Amino acid sequence: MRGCAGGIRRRRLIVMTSAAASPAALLTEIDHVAIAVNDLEAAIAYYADVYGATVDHREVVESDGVEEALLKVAESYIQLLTPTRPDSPVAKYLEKKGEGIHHIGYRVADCAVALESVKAAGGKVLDQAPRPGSRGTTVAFIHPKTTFGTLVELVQE
Ligand code: CMX
Ligand code: CO
Repeated sequence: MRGCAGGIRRRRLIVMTSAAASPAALLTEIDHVAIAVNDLEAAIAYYADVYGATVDHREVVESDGVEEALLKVAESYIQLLTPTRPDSPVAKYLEKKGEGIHHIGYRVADCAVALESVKAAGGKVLDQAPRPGSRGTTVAFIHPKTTFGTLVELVQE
C-alpha cells in the first residue's frame, strides 16, 4: 500500500507546544459560574422547574453583601447571587449591566500559590491575600480588566 496517493505528499504536522515554559496547571476545575439576579427565589424556581436543578447550599455572605444559592451541576455549581445591601458589588453590577454572568470561580489546589502566580504575571488582584469565601472555601478575586473582561474568583475548597 502506498503512503501517498495521486502525487500529493502527506505532510507531517509538527505541533509546537510551550510546555517547558508553562507554569503548572493552576486551575483544576470550574468551581462555579455566578449569575447576578434581582429575585433569588424566582431564579431558584426557574432552575428547579425548567432544569430540575436543586439548591445544594444557601448562604448570606455579609462581607461581600450577597445572598447566594448554589445549585450543583456534576462537580460544579451555578451560584445565583443577589445583593443584600445597596453598596454590594452585585448591586452595582445589576444597576450597570443588568442580570447575567457576574464571575467564574475556578477551583485551585492552593489559593495563595495561584494568587502569587497571578500577581507575578502582572494581574490586578482585588484581594492581596486569600480570604474566606462561602461554604468554608478560601478565595481571591482578580479584576476583570486584566482577565479579558471576566471577573475571576480563585476557589480553594
Ligand atoms: N464582570 C466584568 N466586568 C465588570 C464586572 C464584572 N463582574 N464588574 C465590573 N466590571 C467592569 C465595569 O463594567 C467597569 O468597566 P468600564 O470601566 O469599562 O465601564 C469596570 O469593571 C469597573 O471597575 P472598577 O471601577 O474598578 O470596579 P467596580 O466598582 O465596578 O467593581 C469589581 C467591580 C470587580 C472591582 C467588584 O465587583 C469587586 O471587587 N468584586 C469582587 C468581590 C465580589 O464580586 N463579591 C461578590 C461575589 C462573592 C462570591 O462569589 O462569593
Ligand atoms: Co463566587
